[in-house]
Amino acid sequence: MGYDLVIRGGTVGTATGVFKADVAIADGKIAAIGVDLPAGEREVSAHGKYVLPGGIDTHSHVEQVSAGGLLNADTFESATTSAAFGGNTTLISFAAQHRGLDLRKVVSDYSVLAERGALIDYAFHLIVANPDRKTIETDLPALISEGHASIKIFMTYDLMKIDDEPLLDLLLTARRNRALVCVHAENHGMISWMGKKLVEKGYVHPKYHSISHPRGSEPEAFNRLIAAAELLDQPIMIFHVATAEGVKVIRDARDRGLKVFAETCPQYLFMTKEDLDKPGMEGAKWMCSPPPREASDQQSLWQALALGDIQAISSDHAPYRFDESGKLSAGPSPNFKQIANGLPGLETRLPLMFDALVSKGRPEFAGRGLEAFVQLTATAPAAIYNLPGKGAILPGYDADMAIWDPEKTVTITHEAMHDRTGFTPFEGFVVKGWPERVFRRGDEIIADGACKASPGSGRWLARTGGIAAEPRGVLVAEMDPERNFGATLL
Ligand code: DUC
Ligand code: ZN
Ligand code: ZN
Repeated sequence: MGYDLVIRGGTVGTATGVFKADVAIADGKIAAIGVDLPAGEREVSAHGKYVLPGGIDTHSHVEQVSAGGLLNADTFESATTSAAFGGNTTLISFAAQHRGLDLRKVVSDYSVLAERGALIDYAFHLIVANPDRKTIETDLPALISEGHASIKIFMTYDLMKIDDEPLLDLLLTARRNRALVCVHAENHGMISWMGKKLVEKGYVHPKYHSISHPRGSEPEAFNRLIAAAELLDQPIMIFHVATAEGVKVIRDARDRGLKVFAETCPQYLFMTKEDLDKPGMEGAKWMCSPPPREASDQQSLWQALALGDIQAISSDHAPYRFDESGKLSAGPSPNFKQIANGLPGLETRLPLMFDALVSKGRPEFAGRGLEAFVQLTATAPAAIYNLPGKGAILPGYDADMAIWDPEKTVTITHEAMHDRTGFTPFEGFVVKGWPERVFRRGDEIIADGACKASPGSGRWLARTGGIAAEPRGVLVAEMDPERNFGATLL
């Protein structure tokens, strides 16, 4: 068979090893990996470079309307362009149901937007904020069977939060239909109470956002969530872990054998609450939920990544401009409760992680930083969210790859970014290592500093829940008919 393309002489990185090899591509798939492969119709040199799987960013908010009615700044075209420049070839964003909305209509609306604009491959998590009978008993089972095999819920935010009882309904539906449940887990009461008290007393500056999310709000919600998931024997994914106490809850649950997956994001690895303490409103650019914490939390998160307690890194890209369309929508001097939460990050996630893991060689990874980089940003996300053919350089897999120049040093600036946020919280960070060329299903989509893919050329990826979403089959006494006087509840 003739090859369409051979990427020659690079160092190939996988989650389990690093080796010099040529990679041949035919019909958008990886056809062969080896030394001195026959010539392809097209040849690309990767000498002195790394050839790595395209990144998979599994948590990004795109063209999403917030519960408060604020449309975020990116379209599928701008977000996926930015993601591609940052070395990504797949993204999972959200179809966000708000109170009173019909979930099927929501999914169909987001699908239209993505089909029109996305230029890398994509899937959706289904945000459920209106857990009525139709959503839970009819729409979710149908949508999951059609290929949307993950649900996202919030335990906080006034207009989004799911209380304990509907949480159980959702976990049960997910179990019966084999979908993973992803959760923004923070204790709503503590955050709401603290926010009111701080504002009442005049503590309104953006830095108080971090104080208003007491660190105990994270482990409390994790524990409650995990108890509910254990009751129903349902796998869960805890989004954007930020505290050492949260890590400990996850570690303990996993030690007990529960299927609790977790991710964190660069903002929790590279920022602290001090980043919000800037003159005037400037700190609003660093406002996200949960907030960045302390240097000691960063240390715990790195350790959790190295030990496998946290399995993936996402961006939680949530682009709100620093103007009246976004962060300052309530006026030029809002109190922190009136400021949209979220940061851009699709384009910076991989370079920041490459710099830390590969170029600087974080000690927790004991010389295996490149393998860890691939695992945390591509291979594990593909496995957890069941994206067959994605996330690794293997024969038969989609030819989704990026060629990284490990010597290229870049100072991150917002002018160089391709999203529409207009700022980056990583402004001025100097990183070594950059994705120079990006291939999506064999097509070169980033080359010579330009994007070559057309909007709409990204494909929707239908997914089943896969292994991650399979229940363990271990029932607590209350759910086990042999120990609960014969009640069948699952
Ligand atoms: N927090 C969220 O819960 N979602 C989007 C961004 C953020 O900061
Ligand atoms: Zn969240
Ligand atoms: Zn989010």
